[in-house]
Amino acid sequence: MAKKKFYITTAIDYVNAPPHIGHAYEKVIADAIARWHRQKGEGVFFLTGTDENAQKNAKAAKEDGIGTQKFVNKNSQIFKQFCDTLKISYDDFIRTTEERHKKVSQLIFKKIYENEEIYLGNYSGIYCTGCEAFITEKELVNEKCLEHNIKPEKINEESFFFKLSAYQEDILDAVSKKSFIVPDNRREEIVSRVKQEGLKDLSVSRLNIDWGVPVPIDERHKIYVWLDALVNYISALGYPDDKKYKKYWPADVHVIGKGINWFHTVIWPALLMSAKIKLPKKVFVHGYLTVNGKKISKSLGNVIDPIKVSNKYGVDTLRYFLLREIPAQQDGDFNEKALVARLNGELADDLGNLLSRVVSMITKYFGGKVPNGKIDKELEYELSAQFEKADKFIENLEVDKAVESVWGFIKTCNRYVNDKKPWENENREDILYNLYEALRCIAILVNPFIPETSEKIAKQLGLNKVGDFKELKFKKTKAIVNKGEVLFQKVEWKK
Ligand code: ME8
Repeated sequence: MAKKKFYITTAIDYVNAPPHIGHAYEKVIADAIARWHRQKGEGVFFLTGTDENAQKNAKAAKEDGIGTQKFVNKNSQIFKQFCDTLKISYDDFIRTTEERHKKVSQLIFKKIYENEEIYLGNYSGIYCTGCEAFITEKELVNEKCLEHNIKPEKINEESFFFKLSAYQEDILDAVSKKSFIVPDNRREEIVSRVKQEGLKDLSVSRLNIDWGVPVPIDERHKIYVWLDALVNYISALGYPDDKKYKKYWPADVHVIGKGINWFHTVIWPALLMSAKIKLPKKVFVHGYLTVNGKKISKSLGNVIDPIKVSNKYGVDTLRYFLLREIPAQQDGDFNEKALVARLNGELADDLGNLLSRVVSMITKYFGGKVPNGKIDKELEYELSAQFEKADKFIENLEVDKAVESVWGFIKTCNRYVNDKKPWENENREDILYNLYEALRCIAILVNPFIPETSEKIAKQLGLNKVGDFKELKFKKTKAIVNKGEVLFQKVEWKK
């Protein structure tokens, strides 16, 4: 039987500044979901990349004193390395300055134009380069954009417009479907905004700017960067003819932050409808990370570099913290003290100690050879119960709760050691056999969240590879354990 396909994407990041902890959160969450589906045996395609044709990139390049193309080349590389450091298992990394992307971006513009849903007009209003969006006076506080704290520019120029207003009813139908926008509060925001404000035609080109993708029918204009950027989700698959496009589109889930919900759930679907392309199945809108309760911002000087955190505490500690601490449906806070508490408790004590105790006892009592015991049905049942719970949570995109369920099983195993006391119990053979099998399954279950640690566990258990979810049952594994280094060193919290 053909494998079930699963296509997951993240937002593509602007490269005007280095990646921050909010970018890390989004990539790690999408990565955990992608890895979980791979462990289920599905044909996963995971896309991420960089959004390079924006005015804000050109502005930052100017400040940096180098040409824009050089600047985006350099910074896109930094984002790619950042993904690699965080063990983001992307299948493709799209850059919107690549030819393969630009030609699809132009093709979509042309298709909609030929459908007579793009027309030439005049735009008069304000544009925020922070949002890369035409905003309204209503969205300003003290004449500044609330989200980016900058004054927008005034624009009065010829522009191409997309007939977004023609899609009012179709978009309302699409966004009203319960499964399309997750979680509910994000769907409700969009539904009421569509109802209250209604959809107005959207300016989709900028005149006389020198950075961006030329409008195919009039090269004096550049394609509006959001139209261009959204197209990455199909250009990376080789729209319209590539077999990858035919296999993976529509996307199963776009993972994005709450600030760009409207672009993904209103503008993107309307563009797709106009170009006669199927809509994505789901948009998962995550909350924002704050730092010690404050919004991340350069002017507050509280931008946290995820690479520094990863170098200091280890990549899996950072991944674990982001996945476990931040509720999927809300905003969450990054603070180092909470990270250290989870490192010392759930990682070092619960997981690290469990492995260390079991491997030591198998070494001491059985010379390292996994004993041949009788399956403890209750423990095996607990494993499948927690796995099923975690799987449902991932299906609902509640990754924090999925992690909690997996740790529920780890805690059960710790209680098992303490209650059964294999060091003084004559049934030690059975007990350590069951704990070995439990740990083999734990390596599989934690793999989507903390992949490096999962491999370290498998290695200490004397296994060549971690295995997938099909192997989540107790069996008769023949192996010799190797006691290795502790999985997580505890850290004393210092401010
Ligand atoms: O919006 N916490 O790029 P971007 C969590 N290029 N997530 C955050 C965040 C925070 N504090 N700040 C930003 C763009 N994000 C566009 C996307 S997609 C076709 C184009 C999220 O670099 C943000 O919501 O500003 C977005 O999902 C992603 O990080 C990239 O943000």
